[in-house]
Amino acid sequence: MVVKVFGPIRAACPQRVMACLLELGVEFEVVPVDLQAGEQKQPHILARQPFGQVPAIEDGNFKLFESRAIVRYYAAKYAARGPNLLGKTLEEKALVDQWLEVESHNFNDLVFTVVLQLMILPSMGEHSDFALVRSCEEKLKKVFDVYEERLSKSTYLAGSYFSLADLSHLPAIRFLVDEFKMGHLVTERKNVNDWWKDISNRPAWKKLMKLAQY
Ligand SMILES: N[C@@H](CCC(=O)N[C@@H](CS)C(=O)NCC(=O)O)C(=O)O
Repeated sequence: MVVKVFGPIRAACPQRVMACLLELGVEFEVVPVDLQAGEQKQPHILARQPFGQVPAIEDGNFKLFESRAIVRYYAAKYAARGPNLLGKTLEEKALVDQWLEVESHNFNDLVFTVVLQLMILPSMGEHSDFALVRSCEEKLKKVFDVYEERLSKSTYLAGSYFSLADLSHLPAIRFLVDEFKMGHLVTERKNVNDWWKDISNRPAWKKLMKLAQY
């Protein structure tokens, strides 16, 4: 049964799911959702994601929403066949969870605000709040400083292996680097830069970038 992923291939949260499925070698089909047209607020998507957002998945009779819950589910389901994305021991798993929480609560919200201000609002004919963008950029510098320190001691965020904690950062960092010319946040930090080059060169991510036709 091919997994259905609801969401445009160019949106960051669906990309988190697709990157994970590609890492694990799970076949999937993208069911496009037109965010510009507000399709995510239509009943057929609300039935899958009651907050009117993407992604959601359908896997046989099983349905799930929330990108990080979805990647945790597939990493556990296919733990035996793909890379060790979740950690093996209790402590490894706890460290993956810790950095996934950091990604979700300390990092992602700042990038999402930048995406809203520099991409979504202008596409709706509304003005961007550049002071807010600058403030997010300042806060992101502090987050990347924490990453720089962590990555000076550890090849990946949760330890010596690529995990969901790293994977989960890929879509948002791509937005910063490729869409918003904020690549200096990465390149000014040696360890963050080495880490970004490593994780963004993984075959699964490169394949997704090709599928998304960037
Ligand atoms: N916590 C949710 C966030 C989902 C989310 O913010 N999705 C964005 C795309 S990346 C979206 O649907 N935006 C359209 C909207 O909110 O109306 C998840 O990770 O799945």
